[in-house]
Amino acid sequence: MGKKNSKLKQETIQKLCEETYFSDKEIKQWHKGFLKDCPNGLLTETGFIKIYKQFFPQGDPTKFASLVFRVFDENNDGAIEFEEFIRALSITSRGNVDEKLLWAFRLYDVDNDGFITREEMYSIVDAIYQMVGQAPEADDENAPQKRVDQIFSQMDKNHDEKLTLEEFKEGSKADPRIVEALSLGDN
Ligand SMILES: [Ca+2]
Ligand SMILES: [Ca+2]
Ligand SMILES: [Ca+2]
Repeated sequence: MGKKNSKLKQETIQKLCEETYFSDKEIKQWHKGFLKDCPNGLLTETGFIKIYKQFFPQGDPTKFASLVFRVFDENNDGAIEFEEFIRALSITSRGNVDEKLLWAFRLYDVDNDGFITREEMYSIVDAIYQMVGQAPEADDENAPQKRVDQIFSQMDKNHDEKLTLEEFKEGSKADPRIVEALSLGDN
């Protein structure tokens, strides 16, 4: 099975040890598990969604998983390679606050233009509610649109209707709930 990817080269392990917070032993272990789920060494979007579905059986994590998938898939080739997987896992599980916030920014900045718009933020908030299967009513203070308006009024310091990485970092440090949502990526 998957000759090309079935064994990690020593130099790859070395590199990943430097790039991540994992030891070489942990990396080998994760790799074994990764190959069990993806024998050819590639995690597709469909496979990724399937994993999320195991963890969120009450909701529909399809949208959220797709949004997270594009952050994992650094080289944008439609599949998550082991190296991409382990780098993302390292940040979401062991990264420091700044690393996590940069990762979260990339998640929220759906079109990758360096700014988070209201629509993009709404998309993520809505996807999280769909995933956990408890969408609040529109008049509830936690309704997605209200959440987004609230976050924007806190974070968008210069009122230009978009968030820069700087505004996002500042605002997230003041409202840890945004970062908490991230830990959903841990599994
Ligand atoms: Ca990729
Ligand atoms: Ca954007
Ligand atoms: Ca702004």
